[in-house]
Amino acid sequence: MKNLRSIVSNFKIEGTLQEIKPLGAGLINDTYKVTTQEAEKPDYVLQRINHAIFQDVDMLQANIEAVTTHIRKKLEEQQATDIDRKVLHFLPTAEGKTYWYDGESYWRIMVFIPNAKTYETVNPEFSYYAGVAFGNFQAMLADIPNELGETIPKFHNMEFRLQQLREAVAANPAGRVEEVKSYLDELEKRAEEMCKAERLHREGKLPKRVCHCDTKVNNMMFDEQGNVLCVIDLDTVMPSFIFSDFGDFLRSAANTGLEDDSDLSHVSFNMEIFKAFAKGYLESAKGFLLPIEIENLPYAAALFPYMQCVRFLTDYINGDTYYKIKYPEHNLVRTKAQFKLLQSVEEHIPDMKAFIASCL
Ligand code: GN1
Ligand code: MG
Repeated sequence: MKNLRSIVSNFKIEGTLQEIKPLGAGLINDTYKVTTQEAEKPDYVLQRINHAIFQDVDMLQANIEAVTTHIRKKLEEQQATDIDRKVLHFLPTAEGKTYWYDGESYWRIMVFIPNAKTYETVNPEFSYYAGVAFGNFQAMLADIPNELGETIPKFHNMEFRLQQLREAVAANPAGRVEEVKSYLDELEKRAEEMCKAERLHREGKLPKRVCHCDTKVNNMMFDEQGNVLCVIDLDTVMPSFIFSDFGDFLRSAANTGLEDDSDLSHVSFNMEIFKAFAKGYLESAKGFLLPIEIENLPYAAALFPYMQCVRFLTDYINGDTYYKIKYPEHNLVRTKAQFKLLQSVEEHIPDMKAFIASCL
């Protein structure tokens, strides 16, 4: 770990570096916890930014700085307590940038939030708090003065994701298309309906807003009492449809199985989690949401398992070039699990509509 130590030395950390250990389970960046010797000094999180995916690191860090500065300002205005645990803080290098390029990789360091936890699964109560928190996150960013860039161009654009799938199928670089035919048919059957958001946007009916775009349940930090402290993993904060944040949370939190469950009987959509999250989200977001956004929240719940299914399948067909995998069939197993989740979501659409109507 000598190399990591020398990377840390480019940032102005407080205290004496003690150890550096891998942290978390992200599929994109490499993350480490940096511990300092002194109990009164903070610990840190070191990350190697996946530069193949985030090609414009200046834009990436500028977005994150704009967002964290704006949220900090809002919390100060609200006279919130414990602000350092409620918004991320990135350290500068000697040149005043919030990343360090070592000639090969880009690195950044943020202050570790003490006594906070992330969860891979949540109960309805936590899910309600998460709904309130993501609604607040969007509400706080509704008046951000900066124009944010798309750190991954067309990230949640369903038409684009389908185009990538179709290109992968046409090229068939890993010879895997034949075995996934039935999934391709199922995805194509739903393609037009799933591209509804892009159509509504072109027709001028659906706005883009600043969204988090990776609201997996494990991207939220809770304190010891279960209160939400803050939302982390801000790489994909960018203009998108509010469906991104609503849908992706449910894709992870309301799944009774794992994202990559190999036993499909575990996978289904948990309506109790949906209800709690939708209730919390609407409480904090309904002040700025348009009727067309609210009306389409059940569509959002289906869109994200669908989009993730398309993205995992594309990566499988391409020979696993994007997501980290643990075994050769991993992306196919993920595809199947997301498809099973989608089918379960589809069965619940009428109940979801009824529930949302009851919240208004
Ligand atoms: C990636 O970085 P991580 O693991 O939180 C991905 C998300 C996917 C998710 C699937 C930049 O998120 O879009 O939904 O994996 N992030 C990027 O688990 O592609
Ligand atoms: Mg993450």
